[in-house]
Amino acid sequence: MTRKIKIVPAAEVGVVMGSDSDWPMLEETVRTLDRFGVASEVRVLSAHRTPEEAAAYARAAAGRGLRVIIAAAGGAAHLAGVLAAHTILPVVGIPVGGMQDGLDALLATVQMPAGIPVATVAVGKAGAVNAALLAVQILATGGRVDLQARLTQHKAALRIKVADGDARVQQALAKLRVTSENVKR
Ligand code: C2R
Repeated sequence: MTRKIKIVPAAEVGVVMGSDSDWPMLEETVRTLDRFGVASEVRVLSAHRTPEEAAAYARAAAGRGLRVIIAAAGGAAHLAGVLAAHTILPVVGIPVGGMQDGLDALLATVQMPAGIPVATVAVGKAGAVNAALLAVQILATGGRVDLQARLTQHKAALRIKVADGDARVQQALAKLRVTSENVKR
């Protein structure tokens, strides 16, 4: 009997979150990476609750073949900054919700001192998707023609989506004007 062995590609992107309560948001990130065919690994690690493990993860990341780290945390969101302190890999930070619609997490993630950048994306779902897209773009600059082609397709799909939306609004507008004309008469 021959057994089929499934070869799992080595992760290029490490997706790290401060708590499993962040997972519903991070699903969007992983879904987007999967859509682009980028292999990722997912971990829950906390700069506050598991500082040693978080630092060890960041220190080992480049040596294990990771190319980008995406880090998401809410509230006093120090995770992305602490991971960035321990690695030379680019770190993309996603502020998850917290006080005032995540303003606390946004500031904690984005306001890094000079020398340790964290590429901070928007709070919430847009940020979760954009963090993955940024990681894909970083990987694509390394001569990955497959990813460059997928990113071009992605932009084309956005153009179609906006054109469809414009057509829908033009139709709605025409209908509205006809109705207003009828009311005037
Ligand atoms: P719990 O739901 O586990 O109480 O976590 C997490 O990212 C989460 O959004 C509440 C929030 O605390 C955040 N957290 C951080 C860090 N570790 C956990 N901001 C960190 O290391 O920065």
